[in-house]
Amino acid sequence: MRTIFSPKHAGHAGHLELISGKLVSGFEKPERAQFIRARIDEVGLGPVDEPESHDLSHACRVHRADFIDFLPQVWPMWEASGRTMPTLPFAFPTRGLRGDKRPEGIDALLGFYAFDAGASFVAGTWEAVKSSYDTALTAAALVQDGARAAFALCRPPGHHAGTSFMGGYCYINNAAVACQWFRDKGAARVAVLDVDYHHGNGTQEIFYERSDVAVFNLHADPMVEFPYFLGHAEERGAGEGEGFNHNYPMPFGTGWEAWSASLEDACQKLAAYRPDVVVVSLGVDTFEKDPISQFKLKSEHYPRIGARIAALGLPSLFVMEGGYAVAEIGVNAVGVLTGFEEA
Ligand code: Q9C
Ligand code: ZN
Repeated sequence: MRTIFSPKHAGHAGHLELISGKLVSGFEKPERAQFIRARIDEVGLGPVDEPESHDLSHACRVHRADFIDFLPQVWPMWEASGRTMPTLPFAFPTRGLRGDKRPEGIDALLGFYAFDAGASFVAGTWEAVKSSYDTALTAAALVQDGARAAFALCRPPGHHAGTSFMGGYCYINNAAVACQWFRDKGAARVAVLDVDYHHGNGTQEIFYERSDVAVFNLHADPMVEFPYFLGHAEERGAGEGEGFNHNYPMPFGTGWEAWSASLEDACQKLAAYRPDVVVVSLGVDTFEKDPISQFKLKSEHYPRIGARIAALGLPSLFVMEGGYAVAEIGVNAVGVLTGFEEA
């Protein structure tokens, strides 16, 4: 399997995160991608190539144009306002406030286009976000051109980013962009299988009223876990999309037996949907040693996830999302891919 990967991800470093009342350096750090990159060579997964640049029109197919226009302006506006420390939004247009009236000034706009404080910018963030987007599209093209599968080693991740907001370490929703790109290239139906520990709220929101992209999401129960405000089992889609969104919330402590039962149910429904291609939002923060998560999967389980996905017999695009046990993230993420290839 070919991997697409850009060294430009490394510029997104030294950004901040608010955890337990403290500002700390982000869990979503460059070492994550470097460990995965190293593991690809260690196991001989296949060639690794840099992405080709794509214009942002593909992003605007799933995101609002004013949001996509804003992202490259963040750092220049921040610097122009006399600041060079990492950005962090702090005021959000929640219930009772105006989410429809775009304010002026970088402090207001950071909150206007975010749902949490989890999408901090440093000088190199936009270039990394753009390279992550290019990575997803370049890998999607390999699948479109006939590859059985490809791996988009995206960083930063994307599945928490919605139509007009960033958050949860995510800026552009790489998997959603790829889904829409497959549709625009002629796929009749596309399925998303999101196995990240956290609910992919952005992906759900983007496709919620559509039947041409079905979304299957396995994750920790949002009653007790981030992103808290979306991802319940009763969210089944709306309008045209009614019945095409499937959530599998699971309790803290979930291990392979219960998790794989959800995967099996999702895969059976996904197969019945008969998509032309499946986009896997590949998070490995379900791992027992993940520092911010509460599931109990072991390294030996990740190849079995890949094997089950392979059994779908569909062209498959793997898009990297979360996973924060830095030392094991390469073994686990690449484990899914070798499990897929060996099945
Ligand atoms: N107590 C992804 O995995 N908050 N995003 C963590 C820990 C944010 C995760 C708080 C988690 C975002 C792509
Ligand atoms: Zn996650």
